[in-house]
Amino acid sequence: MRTPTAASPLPTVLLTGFDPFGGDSLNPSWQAVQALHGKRIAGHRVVAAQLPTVFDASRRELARLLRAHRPALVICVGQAGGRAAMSLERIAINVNDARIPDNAAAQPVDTPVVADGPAAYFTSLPVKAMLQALQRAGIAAEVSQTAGTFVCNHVFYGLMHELATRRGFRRTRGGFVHVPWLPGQGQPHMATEELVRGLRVAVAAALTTTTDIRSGAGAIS
Ligand code: PCA
Repeated sequence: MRTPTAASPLPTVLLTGFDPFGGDSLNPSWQAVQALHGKRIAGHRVVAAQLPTVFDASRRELARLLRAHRPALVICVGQAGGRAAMSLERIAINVNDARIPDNAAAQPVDTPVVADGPAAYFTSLPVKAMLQALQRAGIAAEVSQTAGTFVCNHVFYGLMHELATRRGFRRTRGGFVHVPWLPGQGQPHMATEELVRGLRVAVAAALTTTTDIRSGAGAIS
């Protein structure tokens, strides 16, 4: 259990979303996590923060947020246009391979996220329990086997690497959720309210599940 402080009497859940990228004017991940900022879920307080859709700068900002908030649970959220369901990502790989430039015009091809880092990390979220909770709540959800090779996978890998290698994060659970477009961005889509409800359910399930039917967390070399 984290020690409560005067400023934050409850342990923290950190939710991140991204700024718009690739010509879009909004990003559903930010719309959804922003709506949960300050809310209480299963005895925890949500802190929502935005990451830039930029290689490296996104990881630096996430590392800063981890040190500042010392969260018990971290879920990074990103947009995955073309997907029809909330995707609970199982695995982050040590590859940057951008099909389009990021928001700082960088387009790395086949570079590692972390030089000499392990090939991949499994999520430490209880994804099967979260999936079940989402389906019971009537929200379209799936476990996904790839977060791609753009900034979302980069942040997911960076998150798992920080949690695995930095002191003080041994008990912090973390992972990544991709969300579909919003109405107006393209098909298929999910409404913001549905995404917010889904994230609430997913966070609550993660906080109240101590074991999971999963393939195991940690580094894969
Ligand atoms: N989606 C992108 C990066 C930012 C976002 O919201 C991705 O899937 O990599």
